[in-house]
Amino acid sequence: MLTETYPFKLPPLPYGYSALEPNISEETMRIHHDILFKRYIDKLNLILEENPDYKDWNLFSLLSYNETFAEPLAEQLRNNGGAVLNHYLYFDGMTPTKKSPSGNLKKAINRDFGSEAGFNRELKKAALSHFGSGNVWLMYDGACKLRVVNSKNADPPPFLILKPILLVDIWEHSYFLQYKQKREEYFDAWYNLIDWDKAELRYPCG
Ligand code: MN3
Repeated sequence: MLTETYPFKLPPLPYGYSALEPNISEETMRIHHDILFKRYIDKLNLILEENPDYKDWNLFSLLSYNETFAEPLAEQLRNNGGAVLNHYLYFDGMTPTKKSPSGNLKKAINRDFGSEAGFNRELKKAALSHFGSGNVWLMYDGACKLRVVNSKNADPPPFLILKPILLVDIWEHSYFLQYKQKREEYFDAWYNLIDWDKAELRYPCG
């Protein structure tokens, strides 16, 4: 996604709309992917149509050099470009087939969090204590050390310093329809859906 340029297109789900049930309902997926994610894609394209100088900039450049743009363009690009990146990684990072950590990522989780249960606890704590909308990430630094990171609203993760492995969207739109205010139940359901094979591909260390 980071290497793509205008016109951005809605990436199709890598599984069916009902494939994640009962953890995430078909209705939630249709609204979250087809309406909300698409709205961010459309808005990003519209911003670039109004600012054609940046039409051939890829998403990485639009997000990396954000502070060089004048307002309101900087905020529009940060919000909509960030939402496009975050949603792409969120939907791409889930699978209906139950998986568990393996290989070098499993070793790193044991090294940095003590165990998978320790990792789950730390990620969950970050997700439940996050105030308002945002995303919670597993990322790694230049020394391949794993870190749990919170990002506010639609901000992209700090990807110039850390690289993303997986994330959970904790905006209410990702769970309210199904779980109401119970973010913890949604977190536990989402955790069952992590595509650990893709996560490991995003961690080329070891
Ligand atoms: Mn969302």
